[in-house]
Amino acid sequence: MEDATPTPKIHNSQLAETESLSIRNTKNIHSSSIQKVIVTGVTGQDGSHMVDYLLKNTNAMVYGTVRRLSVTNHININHLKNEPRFQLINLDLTDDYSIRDAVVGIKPDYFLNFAAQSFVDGSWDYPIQTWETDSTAVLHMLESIRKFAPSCRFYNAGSSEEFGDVITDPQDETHPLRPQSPYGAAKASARQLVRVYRESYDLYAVQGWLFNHEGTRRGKEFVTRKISHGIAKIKHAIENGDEIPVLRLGNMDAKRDWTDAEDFMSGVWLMMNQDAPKNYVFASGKMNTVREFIQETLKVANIDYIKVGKDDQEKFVTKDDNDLIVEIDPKFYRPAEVHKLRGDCSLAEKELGWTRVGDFKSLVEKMYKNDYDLLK
Ligand code: NDP
Ligand code: GDR
Repeated sequence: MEDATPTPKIHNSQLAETESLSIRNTKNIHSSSIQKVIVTGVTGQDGSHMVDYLLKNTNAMVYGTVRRLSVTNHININHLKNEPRFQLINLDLTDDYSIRDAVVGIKPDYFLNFAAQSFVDGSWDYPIQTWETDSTAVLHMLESIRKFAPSCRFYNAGSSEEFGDVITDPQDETHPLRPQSPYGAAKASARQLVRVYRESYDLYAVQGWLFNHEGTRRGKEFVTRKISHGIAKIKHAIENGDEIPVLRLGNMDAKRDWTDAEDFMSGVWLMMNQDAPKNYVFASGKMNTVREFIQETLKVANIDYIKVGKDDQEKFVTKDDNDLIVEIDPKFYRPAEVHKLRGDCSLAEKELGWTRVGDFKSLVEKMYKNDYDLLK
């Protein structure tokens, strides 16, 4: 059965955009001692950063997984077109055969799962799909690894959303799982599956708790990128004398622990290369409100503003002309909110020697400047 399973192939439509990414070298790689790493979700923020990290810091052959979409979205991996140690393979989280084919065909040394329905708000709109992609798919990965590549080390992307309705501040590895959304519940369930497989079959299987991490590759529906992109558009409109595109947001009181996504990749890789598998929290240990993210971005953009109104009526207007720039739109409120999250990453610092470079201000500046330049 194992031999009959073909190496997963890249879909032709994807080859059209990334012609240099073929599978022709796979045989040589199998017979060599080069390590093979499958990274899922490489079109997204973390998967693409992880590939960059591995190509820079290891000699591994990296297989990035993509799913078929009507319109390709390779913006985060286009820079890897001519990279000989990177190949794309097909894998859809909702197709267990595609997961099995990847494991059987590649026989990876590491399987890093970053693919998911990652938008918390969307998990109320698509709870079943969220469960299938964020929990059931993880079970299929564990089963395939157990059966066909038991020495493969497995990482699943866990989340601070698993802590949800928090009872201590900050949260460390001992905090109970109290998810507040279908997304958080699916990730918490995946965590239990990872633990069960680790303990039952002696697999090196872990799931970090990563707190919010952001950057220039962040999707525009997440609040930080929505703000950096929205305020960059406002800045251009002000400079050009155009009508101001008002930025509309939900709960500005929500507090999050935001880190630069690139800083987390070394932490994940350290976690994957210990003597024994263990789960860690990765965070900045600092917490800011959504409102503070807006204010810091306006500061970087050099837009003078006045904040007026309260609660649902809270607004930001320009100081000079009283033009509306930011307001609340209740449609962005969630059925249940996680009001605050702050991680305690001292265990990862102590045991893994993990450190981070960026901070809140440098993150805001980097994201705003990137969006301002992109819109030029
Ligand atoms: P993104 O939304 O940027 O990326 C998600 C990736 O998953 C994309 O490549 C997406 O592909 C892929 N994907 C979604 N559905 C499927 C499917 N059915 N089959 C195959 N691939 C699929 O997320 P992030 O990079 O921000 O997050 C990475 C992981 O880390 C996720 O699991 C997320 O839940 C988790 N996480 C993220 C945190 C953060 O702050 N960023 C914090 C804690 C956890 P496509 O482009 O085709 O949609
Ligand atoms: P989150 O990120 O839910 O923490 O999940 P998101 O940026 O979507 O929301 C953060 C907070 O901002 C509030 N908010 C808004 N959010 C969005 N998206 N849009 C708005 O207009 C808006 N206004 C206010 C939200 O209510 C929330 O409190 C992210 C994802 O990357 C998950 O995959 C990951 O697991 C967690 O971080 C940790």
